[in-house]
Amino acid sequence: MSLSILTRSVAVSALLSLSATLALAQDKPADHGDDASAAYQPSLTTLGQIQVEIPGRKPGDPVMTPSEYQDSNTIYFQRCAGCHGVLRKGATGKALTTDITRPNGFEYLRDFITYGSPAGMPNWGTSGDMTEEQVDAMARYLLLEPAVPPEWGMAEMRDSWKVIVAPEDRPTEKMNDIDIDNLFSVTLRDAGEIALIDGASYEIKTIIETGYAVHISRISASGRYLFVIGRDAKVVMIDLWMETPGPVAEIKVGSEARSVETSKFKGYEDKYAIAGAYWPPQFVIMDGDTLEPLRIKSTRGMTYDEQDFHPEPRVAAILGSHYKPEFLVNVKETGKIMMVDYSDMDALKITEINAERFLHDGGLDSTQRYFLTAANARGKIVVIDTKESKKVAVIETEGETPHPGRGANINHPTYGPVWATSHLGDDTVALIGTDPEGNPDHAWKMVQQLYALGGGSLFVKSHPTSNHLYVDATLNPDAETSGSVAVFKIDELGQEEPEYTVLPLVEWAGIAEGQPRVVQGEFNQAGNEIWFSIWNAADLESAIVVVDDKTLEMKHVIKDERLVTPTGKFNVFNTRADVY
Ligand code: DHE
Repeated sequence: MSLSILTRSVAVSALLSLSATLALAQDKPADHGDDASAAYQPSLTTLGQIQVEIPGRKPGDPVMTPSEYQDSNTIYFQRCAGCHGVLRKGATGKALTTDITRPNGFEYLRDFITYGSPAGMPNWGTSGDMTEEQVDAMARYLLLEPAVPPEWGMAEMRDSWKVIVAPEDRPTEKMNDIDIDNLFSVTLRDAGEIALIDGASYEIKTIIETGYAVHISRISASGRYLFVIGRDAKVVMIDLWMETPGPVAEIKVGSEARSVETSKFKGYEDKYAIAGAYWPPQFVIMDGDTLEPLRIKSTRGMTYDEQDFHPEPRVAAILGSHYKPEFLVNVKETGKIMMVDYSDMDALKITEINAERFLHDGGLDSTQRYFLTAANARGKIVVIDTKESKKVAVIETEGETPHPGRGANINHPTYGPVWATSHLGDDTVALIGTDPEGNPDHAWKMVQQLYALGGGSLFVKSHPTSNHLYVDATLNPDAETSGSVAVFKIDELGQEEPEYTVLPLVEWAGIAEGQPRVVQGEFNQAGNEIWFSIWNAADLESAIVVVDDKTLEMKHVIKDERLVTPTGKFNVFNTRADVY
């Protein structure tokens, strides 16, 4: 295995081809714009499967059969709703409500969908992605009122809620010999499952069925319970103390969701879980033992800046504070962070912070006091002081579309503690000072910009014991680039143009078929090895490559036919203790 040393990569995000996007995941739609960030728009596939009726007809409405309307609705949710909104009122994309589509008329819409536009609308027709009939039906669909998907309130939640093993029937002590704190929960995206893999032996301990297109795992403060959420908004709660860890409760909190978290403040460990939905726009606080839904809160409301009503602001990242009995809830389209005080569930107190629109993901600084979160379509990082419940800064990252995951905390030789994010739209990595006491001049400023492999990066990672900062380039169109990671040496970051090492992980995994992509590094508990997913199409071989953090050499490759589309990995200790 060879390591190559490169200086600044010149391959800044090139165009992402349609085929590259399709290789990512089977249910991912064709890319909408022409770069990696455009390709990373939500696909609301679960909502698209809901059976809908044609809304009340008005004079002059185009004619559509119910099945044409249903098919167009499915296409709309898969390909368009992520940008244009469930109700077509616009999000990062333009509004497509009938007051706008009707004056333009059928021919205009049909041609627009067929040929696209230089402003980013793809040529769905001439590219062959939609047939002539589909385009025709889609143009008629857009002239009709949108079908409003159903709400999902307490009745629906309770109907979907199942306690599989009641708390009194669960073990009173750990019944297995698994080193739980060094266990990894691995998302098997297209299989709708997670794999629990032992951090020392690399053995798959068990595979557990979860929600559709399963997304992330989070772990209760004690480390006993694992919570997994699928895109269909199904939350599965897994007891890691059972002889073979398995589900003890489940619930569906909406029709589309991406985030789940648990209460971590002292005295409230394992007490509550929370899940946020894209549709309906809401979050729900649940009992931490059973997932019983306790409080549902809608996020509909005014945008933070123009203070116009937004009917469907999605819940993006949620974080459990270590400083207060609070959850921090990112409300995407209105640009607000809700700090939800759960100490009195009968009198939920919410501090609503004006942040920035299009909030997405983020994580804590190394002291766990500050939450740094990306408003990715606005190119900014918002910093919240979780101790004072205050916004302390909004920082431009000077890159295109920051996407930190939870970010990476490192101790910079010049600037002290800094937090890092990479970008979807270019090869830059922004380092932000996070130490207002020790390094006040650099706190909440972008102190350095690094240049990594290329655009299309999704995640950065480091560990308190590591001298390395790892940067992936998952969505880069170039196979060699998306199949590698860049590694910076932290003690060399003081140099004028720090070099990075390239680890060709796909090559190391020895996978020849498909265009597997390297995604999301995750350290083991000790911080001496980092695992990367080699994410291939569902019918092709995938793997996990384990890298020795000291030598940057390959330590092990986990291959197993059950490892279908592995993506996120969540080490129990690092996730519950917010070590990253
Ligand atoms: Fe994610 C985190 C939303 C696509 C892998 N993703 C998140 C979070 C949100 C989000 C809001 C933060 C959750 C939190 O912290 O509470 N993700 C979305 C989308 O809307 C998007 C862009 C499109 C969609 O239709 O879902 C999307 N995400 C993906 C993928 O395609 C990825 C790469 C592969 C997969 O498994 O689906 C992916 N997202 C992840 C991972 C995390 C994540 C691994 C957690 C990172 C972490 O370190 O915490």
